[in-house]
This record gives sequence, C-alpha cells and structure tokens, in this order.
Amino acid sequence: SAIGILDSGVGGLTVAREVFRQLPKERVLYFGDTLRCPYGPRTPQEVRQFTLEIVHFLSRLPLKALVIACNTATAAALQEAREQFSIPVLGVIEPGARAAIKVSRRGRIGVIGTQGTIHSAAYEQALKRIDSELFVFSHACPTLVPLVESGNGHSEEARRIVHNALAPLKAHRLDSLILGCTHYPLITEAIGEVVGEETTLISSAEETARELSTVLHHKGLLADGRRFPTGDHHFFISGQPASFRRIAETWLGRPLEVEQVS
Ligand code: DGN
Repeated sequence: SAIGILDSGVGGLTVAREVFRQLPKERVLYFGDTLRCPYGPRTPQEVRQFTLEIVHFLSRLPLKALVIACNTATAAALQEAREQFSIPVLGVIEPGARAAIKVSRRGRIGVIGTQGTIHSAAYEQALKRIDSELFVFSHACPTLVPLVESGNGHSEEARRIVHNALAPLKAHRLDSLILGCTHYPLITEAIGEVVGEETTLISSAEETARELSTVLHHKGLLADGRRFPTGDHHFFISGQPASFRRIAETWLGRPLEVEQVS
C-alpha cells in the first residue's frame, strides 16, 4: 500500500519531494485539485467539503497513511478527515510550527499563508501551545499561489509580486518565517531575496515527512521493498495536466504518470 498526499495543486509536491528523499521505498499516490485551485480565498466550509471529497476518492485506493499537504485544507478539515479515515492522517501545520520553534533564536516568528490559513489562526495557536511567549506576526499572501501555479515563479514580474506581498513583514524584524503554504517553497529564492539573510525560511515539508516516517515506523508499516513492494508513483489531478506536469517534473526531476480525473 501507498502514501496518499493531497493538495489544491502543485504545493503538495514540496512535501512529496521530501517524502521521496526520506522514504525512498514508499510509493506515493498524489491528488492535486488544480481545477478548483486556489483554496485560499474560499470559505472554510467549501475547503472542508473539497478536502473530504478528495479523502473519499483516495479512500478507495490502497493507502496506509494520508498527508494533507495543504495548510488551508489542514486548517479546515484535518480533524474530520481523521474521523472519516481509519489510517493515520497527518497535516502540515503542527510540523511547521515545531520546525519554526527549533530554528527561531529570538522568538520572533512570521507566518505567511493563504487567507484561509491566516484567518484560521491555526499556526498562531500551534506555536503558542508550544511557547506562549513567542511574538508571532501572521500575514496572508493571496497573490502567491496563483503565481506558483502559473509556472512563472522565476520571472522579473514574479520578483515584483513577491516583493509587494511581503512588504508588511519588513517592520517586524523576524528571525524566522514559516512558509505556511506548501506552494511557497517553490518560490523560496524570490522570498529569500526579499526577507534577507537574517530571517530563516521554514518549510513544513521536512518535518512532516519526518513525522510520517515515525508514524509508519511505530505502526510497523514502513516499506521494506518486500512486504510492500514499491510501485510507480501516480499523480491524479482534476484540471488540465500540461502545466502541472511541467512544474512537477521540474521540481521532482523525473518523468511522472499524471492522470486527469473528474
Ligand atoms: N498549498 C496550499 C496551502 O498550503 O495552503 C495552498 C492552497 C491554495 O490553493 N491556495
């Protein structure tokens, strides 16, 4: 059986790449809801409904764990997805918060994400549960997911969009910045240029893959290549495959099986 990973589009690939790196024997079945992307501006009810629809689709496949590799969907539907699915279901917000606390030196943490994630205050709560003294500055960046999905994240125009989106962070002297949307590591270069070297960028991908590995280990579900023979990864998307395939193959550095489903 395989690891399911879902996102509204290409963002979950940042988590998939880390899963491939840390757990190279695991097979991944990915779902990108590119037709209905972005999730960020939608209501929590809508995001919850879409997420549970995808969970339902994936529940018919042979999965042993599921990662909701989208912060917006994690904030809106993690609890319900856990209740509806009997296998372990992981989100990306708790791992992202833990990763930030590990690297922050002065306790001044920024969070950027979609409107849905920022309005949910899920990061702020997760961070303050670990350390109530932290200074947390949260800021929604609705222009960044469309930029990443367009595949033009490295253009001059992209630099300008990222610069404008992050301008409000400047005044807060943040020592670390959580990329609280799984799309953002795909434009990490442009983000790093704007925030400068004194702010460490944090992606939840690495910590999420580590948690997945721990969970599989504890449950005796880690693939060893015999009991769970490795098959080909498979990518389901709801929209047109061309742009997804181009971004995904560049990011993962390999040809992929991409299938459009409705
Ligand atoms: N990758 C999603 C996230 O982490 O929030 C972005 C959701 C969206 O579609 N805007």
